[in-house]
Amino acid sequence: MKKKIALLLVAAMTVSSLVACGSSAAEEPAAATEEAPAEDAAPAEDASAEEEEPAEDAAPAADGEVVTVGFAQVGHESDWRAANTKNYQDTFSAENGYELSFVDCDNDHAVQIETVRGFIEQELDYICIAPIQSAGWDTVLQEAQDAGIPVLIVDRAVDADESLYTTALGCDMIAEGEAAGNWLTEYLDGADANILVIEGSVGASATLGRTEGFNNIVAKNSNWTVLDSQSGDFTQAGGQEVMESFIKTYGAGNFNVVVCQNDNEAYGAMDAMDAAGITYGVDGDVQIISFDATHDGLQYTLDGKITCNVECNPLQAGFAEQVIKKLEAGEEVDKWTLVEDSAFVAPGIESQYATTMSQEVLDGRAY
Ligand code: GZL
Ligand code: ZN
Repeated sequence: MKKKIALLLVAAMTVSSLVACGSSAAEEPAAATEEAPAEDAAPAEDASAEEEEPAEDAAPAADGEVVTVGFAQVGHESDWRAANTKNYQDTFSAENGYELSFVDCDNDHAVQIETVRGFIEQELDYICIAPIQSAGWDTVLQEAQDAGIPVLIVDRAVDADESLYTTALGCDMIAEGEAAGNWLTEYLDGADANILVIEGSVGASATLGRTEGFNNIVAKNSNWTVLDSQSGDFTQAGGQEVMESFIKTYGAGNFNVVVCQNDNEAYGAMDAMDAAGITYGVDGDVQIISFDATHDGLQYTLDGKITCNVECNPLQAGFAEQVIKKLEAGEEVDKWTLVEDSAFVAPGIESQYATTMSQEVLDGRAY
């Protein structure tokens, strides 16, 4: 009965919370799939619970009930995020036996914390969190644990004791940063580098990891200088703004590498360099390294505008579903699931660290 009342609450809260955060509409909540036995019949005021027909497309989960999943998503800041969101909505669909409460937390940590509290109050079966920032999670994770709701930390990481969540999954951001640095070492082959870095959102593990990883390799190259490193918040506007200020401060001709911690920032940086008449790409004065390897990012790599693009696979919902299916079946789950990444370079460049782009590689991409 708890679940049935919860489902009705979820239906009410889902609409309200979606409106609150301006998220894309979730599926109509699937109705409870079992007729409650007579002695369990819901009290008169909940008559609707008895009248609702099971949604014909809501295949029951293992125990015949719809599995309710809350997903507190970072926001809608990038093409990567849009692909990640669609992947969760496609995976945790009514026809797959789920009721997904999706909330776009609009890059606001406080909203994300309150969203998770809302999921706890709704007594959802599972909570997925893609943490906007790594810090500040202990209290609400403890509340979810006290409520007996398994929490999956997805995409990014939290700075909290791993006993406070059931499992985590995502990419190795430090490895991604090191991959960018290793490729640059190979590409420059001893030449000097004056580097500008457009970081991702402040406090995000993707930012912290990529910065740490890249700096691990900078430390090995005494003739490399990181002139500056500022946050473009993983957006195109942010990338353009930071690049414009870098150009003003350092001047054309005084930097030869720009590292953008995601593709959308790279698009903004390209706009700023175009406006300043600075050439970039395999035939330009500045080499751009980007992250995400989204479709458009790899098109620019194929075109030789972005020289190196380090992948970060957004199609991660399948890993989350595997964990939930195991938990539904009462099985043990791993504490950490690594989502594999790779890297790509512009045509004409051979690298031990990256795949050389071609139209065939681009056509074969899933996002
Ligand atoms: C990385 C992910 C980052 C992407 C950005 O796993 O968290 O957030 O690199 C996105 O595009 O905004
Ligand atoms: Zn990644």
